[in-house]
Amino acid sequence: LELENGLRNAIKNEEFTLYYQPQVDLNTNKIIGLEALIRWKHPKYGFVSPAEFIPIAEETGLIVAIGKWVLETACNQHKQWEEKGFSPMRIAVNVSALQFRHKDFAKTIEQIISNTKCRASYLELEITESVMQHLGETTTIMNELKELGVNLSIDDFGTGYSSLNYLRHFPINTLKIDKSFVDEINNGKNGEIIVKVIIDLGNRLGFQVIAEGIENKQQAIFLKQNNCHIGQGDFFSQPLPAEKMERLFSE
Ligand code: G
Ligand code: G
Ligand code: MN
Ligand code: NA
Repeated sequence: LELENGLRNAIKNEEFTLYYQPQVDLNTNKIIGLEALIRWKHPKYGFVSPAEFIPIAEETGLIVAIGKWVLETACNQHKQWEEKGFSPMRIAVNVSALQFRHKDFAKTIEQIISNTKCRASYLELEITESVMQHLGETTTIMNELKELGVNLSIDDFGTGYSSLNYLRHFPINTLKIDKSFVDEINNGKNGEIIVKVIIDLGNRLGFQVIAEGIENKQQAIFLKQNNCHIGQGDFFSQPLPAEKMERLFSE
């Protein structure tokens, strides 16, 4: 309950910040995109993990306002980096199921793009398979978003209520292979087969495939050799605050 009350005032009290984690081209090692990740510094408890507070934000409905703050902040940051002369790249933002299905989500996105002047094609919305349970409604919202020119990605692919059927129906750009599968690379278990099959499935359906949670070189090499072209994880860089990200751009 204390966290819940804290969350209610966290935007106003400026306790949230965004960190950014690079997405790297596995062939050239160049940064081709970023994922924005929210961080909450609680006045009493210090950093509270989003894994802990996002579920509370969803239960209370606060996720709608918090999610909007995240989108605005990410798009503003993107514009600022462009104005500072850094070459613009895609920015991925996590969207919770409740936020996605909240009335007028596409309109909110349209407003944010218009206010921040961040081009829609640079924005990628990461949604999880939990959104996919309502086929008709989800298709409608996704089509509205595609009209605006934003990209859509399936986060934590393979861990949720998967139905491969939705891959044929939804206007998706990207599949993100969940860390739990990447963890299995080179440990001699069947996880490797799953990784290969997801990469192959994504490539054949014409999606971009991103592997997340890469923690060592062996994993990066395995992924590259099996035709996964983009990777993300602590092996390349942990999520960083904007200032530190700028330093990385400059290198
Ligand atoms: O960054 P970290 O590994 O602590 O994130 C934990 C979880 O919180 C992940 O599932 C991640 O997707 C989620 N998360 C991080 N930032 C956001 C955000 O801005 N919005 C939503 N909905 N989820 C987020
Ligand atoms: O659910 P989602 O995929 O959005 O969660 C991404 C989260 O995973 C990020 O917030 C980040 O903190 C965490 N993460 C990213 N790369 C690594 C990694 O290499 N190792 C670990 N343990 N966590 C990671
Ligand atoms: Mn994500
Ligand atoms: Na994920």
